[in-house]
Amino acid sequence: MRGVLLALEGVDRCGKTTQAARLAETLRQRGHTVETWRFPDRTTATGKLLDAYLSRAAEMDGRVAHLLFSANRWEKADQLLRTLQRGVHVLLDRYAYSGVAFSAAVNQLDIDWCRATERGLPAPDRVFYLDVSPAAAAARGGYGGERYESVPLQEQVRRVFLEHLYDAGRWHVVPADGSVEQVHQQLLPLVLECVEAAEHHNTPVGTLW
Ligand code: FDM
Repeated sequence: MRGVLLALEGVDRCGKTTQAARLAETLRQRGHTVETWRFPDRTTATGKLLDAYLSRAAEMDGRVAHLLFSANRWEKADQLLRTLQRGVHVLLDRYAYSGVAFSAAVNQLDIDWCRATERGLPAPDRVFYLDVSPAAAAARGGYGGERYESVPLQEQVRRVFLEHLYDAGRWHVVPADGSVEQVHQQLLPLVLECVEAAEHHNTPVGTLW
């Protein structure tokens, strides 16, 4: 039986990283094997360029940044598929949806052009969009000064996520204004349902889009 591929998405500071860690912990306690993967992966060659771009140490054309974010996923795609084939469930902390939403909203790139570079990547079985208003997210301890960390930009990003990328068959929009525990309790049954369903139907991993 293959592992399931689950993506957590949302604007900055919506709680994705905390929820991914909490879900991994709960799934492990229930006997599942789980890995959490984060994009961008800032440790690879493309990731180092992206880290410099995000921290404003380097300037880059928006299209170049988009292609690097996309390449940063493509360079891990085979490893991701092999991990799933070993029966490991993978929780993604951001994925191609962030790739399209941020590039289209912030750099005003054509959405179809942004989607095209993601076509063919392993498709998550489910996407959990943690929905907080960018103003509430910013109030959670503030932004750290990276590129894109401003409320008006994040408002535009949220609009692209919900108006252009929302896919009723695959997405759950989870209200995420509550406490860590409240959000975890909303996510957990949805995640368990997906993990348990995979034990009965060994469907192959799909591809975007
Ligand atoms: N981001 C992230 C993109 O612009 N494109 C992408 O493909 C991905 C995965 O990078 F501002 C943006 C989103 C966010 C930043 O921040 C990464 P975190 O805190 O490492 O998630």
